[in-house]
Amino acid sequence: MTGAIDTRAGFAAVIGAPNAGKSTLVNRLVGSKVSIVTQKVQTTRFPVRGVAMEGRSQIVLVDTPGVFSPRRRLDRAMVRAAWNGAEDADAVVHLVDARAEMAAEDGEAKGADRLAVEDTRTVIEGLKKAGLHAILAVNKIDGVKRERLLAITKALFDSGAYNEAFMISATKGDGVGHLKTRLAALMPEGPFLYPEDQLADVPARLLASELTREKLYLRVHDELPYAAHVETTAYTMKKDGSARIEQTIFVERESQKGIVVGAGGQTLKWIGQASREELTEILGHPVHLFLHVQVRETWAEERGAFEGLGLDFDV
Ligand SMILES: Nc1nc2c(ncn2[C@@H]2O[C@H](COP(=O)(O)OP(=O)(O)OP(=O)(O)O)[C@@H](O)[C@H]2O)c(=O)[nH]1
Ligand SMILES: [Mg+2]
Repeated sequence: MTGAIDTRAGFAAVIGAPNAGKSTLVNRLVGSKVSIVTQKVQTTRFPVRGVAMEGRSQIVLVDTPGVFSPRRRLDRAMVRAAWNGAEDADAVVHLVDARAEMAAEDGEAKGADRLAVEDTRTVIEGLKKAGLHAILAVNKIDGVKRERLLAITKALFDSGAYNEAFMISATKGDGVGHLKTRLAALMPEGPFLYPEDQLADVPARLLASELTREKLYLRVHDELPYAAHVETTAYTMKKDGSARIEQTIFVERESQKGIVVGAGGQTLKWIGQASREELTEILGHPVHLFLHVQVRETWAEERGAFEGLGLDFDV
C-alpha cells in the first residue's frame, strides 16, 4: 500500500432536549463513563468529548448541553455551546425521548414531558435553519410498544430534518450498536485524532468537579433546583501516587447550604464519599477529597465560572 489511508476519524455531536439521554448514550458508545448522568434536566453544562473506536474508525462523540428556551445567562451559554458542537461536527445525532413524545400524543404530557416535546420542536427548527441533516435517534424505547414507536418515529422523521432514523435504548443498549456502525461509516477518512486507548478529553480537575456535581444532584435533586456549581480549587499528586483534591460547592442561598451539608454533615459526607470512590476508580489511584460549601448568590453571573467550563460568558 502506498500511502493509502485506511482509517477514519471525526466528530459526532449528540444534541437534544434536556434529559433525552444524551450523556447516557455517549457513555455507552464510548464504553466508559465520560459524562455525568442524573434524572435532573440540564445536567450537562458544557460539551464533553468521549472517544469511541469501531474497527478502523474513531468517533469523537460530543455530548452537548440540552437545547431549551434559555432564560438565564448560563442557559444561553449552554444552548449556544450545544449548537456550536452540532455545527462543527461530521455527523449530528438528534436524540429524542420516546416516552415524552408518547405522552404528548396521548394528550398526557405534563411538566417535564411537555417541555421536552417543545424543546424537541425547537431543535428540529434549529436543524432546518442551520441546514443540518441529522440522524434521528428515538431513545428510551425500553417498555414502549413497537407500533407506538414506529408511529412516533415516522411523525418526527416527516419533519424533514433528518436523513435516517434509529430506535434505541441508551440504558439497555438496544440499537446502539447499529447507530455506532453507521456513525463510524460517516466519519471522514483520515488519521486518528486521539490515541486509540484514550476514552475522554476532559481535564482531570474538571472531571473531578463534574463527578461531585453528579453525586450532589443524585442526593439532593428535589431540594436544589439547578443552583449549584462545583469548582476544584486544588489538585496535587502526592509522592505515594495518590491525589489530594479540594473542591468548593457553590450554592445561591444560605438555606441551600444547609441542605447540602445536611444534619450533622451527613449529606456532604455521603457526596464526598461517593465522588471519591468513583474518582478513584476512573483515575486508577487513591484520592483524598476535601469538600467545602460556600454561598455565593451571584456564581451564575460570574465570568470565572463560565471560563472554567469553557463556556462563552458574553452570549
Ligand atoms: N428508561 C430509559 N431511561 C433512560 C434511557 N437513556 C437515559 N435514560 C435516563 O434519562 C435520564 C437523563 O439521562 P441523561 O443521560 O443525563 O440525559 P441528558 O440528555 O444528558 O440530559 P442533560 O444533560 O440534562 O441535557 C437519566 O435518569 C437516565 O438514566 C433509556 O434508554 N431508557
Ligand atoms: Mg447530559
